[in-house]
Amino acid sequence: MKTQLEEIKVSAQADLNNVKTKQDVEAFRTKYLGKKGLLTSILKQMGTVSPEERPKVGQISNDVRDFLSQSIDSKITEIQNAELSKKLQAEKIDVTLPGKKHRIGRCHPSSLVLEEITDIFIGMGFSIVEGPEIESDYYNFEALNLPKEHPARDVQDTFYIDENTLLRTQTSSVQIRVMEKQKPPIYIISPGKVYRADEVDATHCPVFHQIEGLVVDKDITFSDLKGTLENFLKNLYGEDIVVRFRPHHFPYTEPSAELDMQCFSCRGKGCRLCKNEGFIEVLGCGMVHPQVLQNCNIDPNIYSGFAFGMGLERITMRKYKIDDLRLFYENDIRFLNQF
Ligand code: 2U9
Repeated sequence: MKTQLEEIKVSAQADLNNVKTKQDVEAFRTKYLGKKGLLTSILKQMGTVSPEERPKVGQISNDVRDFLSQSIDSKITEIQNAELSKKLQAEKIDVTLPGKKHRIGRCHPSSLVLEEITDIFIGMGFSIVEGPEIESDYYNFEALNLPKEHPARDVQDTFYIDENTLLRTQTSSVQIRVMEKQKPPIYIISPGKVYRADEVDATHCPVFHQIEGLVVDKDITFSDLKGTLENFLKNLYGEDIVVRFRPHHFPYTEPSAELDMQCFSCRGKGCRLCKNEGFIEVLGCGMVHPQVLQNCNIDPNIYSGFAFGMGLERITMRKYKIDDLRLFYENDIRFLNQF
C-alpha cells in the first residue's frame, strides 16, 4: 500500500504539469480525491493493513492527501493570479498618450454683434426689453399709426395666423406694450426675431432680427436722436465714421429719416461696395408720431420721443464683410469657426 501511495504522488506530480484551467483543477480533484478517486480507493483498503503498519501507512496517506490539497490550492491561486493579471493588462491605460481634442462651439456672428450693440446702449442708460413674436394686429400695426386700410400694410409681406393674429413684422409692438404700462422716462431697446413673407436670397430671409430703440421723455428733440445714434455708431465702427441723415417717411415717426454712413472702403468717392453712392444705408429713425404717444395714453404736449430701427443681419454682414445672408442659417462649421 505504501508503494501505491507513493505511485499516486508521482502520478499526481506528473498530472499537475498539465493543470492549466479551473476545469483541469476540478478534474484533478475528482481523479485523486473524489468519491471514486485514486487516494479514496486506496484508503478503503486500510482495513487490510496490519496494526503495526497502520500508523506508518496512515502517516504516508495523510502526507499524500496534504500534498494533493496543497497542490490544488496553489494551482487555484496560480490560475486566479493569471486571470487577474490578464484583466489588469487589458485595462492598462497609457497616461502619456495625448488626450482627445474636444470641439468647442463658437458664438454666431449675429450674437457677437448683438452683444456689442446691447452693451453700447446699456452704457448709455438704456434697458433691454423683449416681447411676444406672435402678436395681435393692434400692437403690430394699429397702435403704430397703421390703420387697416393703410397702404404701408402690405398683406403680402405679413404671415397671418388668423384675421387678428400674426407673426410680428417689427419689434415696435414690444415698445407699445412698454409705453402702455410705464410712464416716461423710457429708454429702451428691443432686439428680437421678426417675420416677413420674403423669398430667400442673398439679402432676404423670412425670419431676421431687428433691434429697435425708443426714448420718451420731456424735451426730447431731433438733436438727441442725432447725438445718440452718432455716439452708438462711433462706438460700433470707430470714431472716424461720417454719418448723414436723409429725410424719409415712416407712419410711426414724424419727421422721419434714414441714417447713412460714409463708405469706409472709398471714403465717399463711390465704389462697388456702396454701389457708387459713397454712402451706405444703416438704419431708419424719427421722432415718435404724436398719435402713437396718444395711443398709449402719453400726452404729446408734455412728452416727446425718438425711435430707430435696424436689421441685425445687415449690420453683421457689413461688419464682417459677409456677402450672403444664407450663411447665417446653414450652420456650416467652416463658416461659424471664423468668428
Ligand atoms: C415706436 C414708435 C416708432 C421704429 C423705427 C425704423 C424707423 C426702421 C427698419 C430698419 C431696417 C426695419 O429691419 S428693418 O427693415 N426700421 O427704419 N424703425 S423708426 O420706430 C418706432 C418704434 C416703436 C413705439
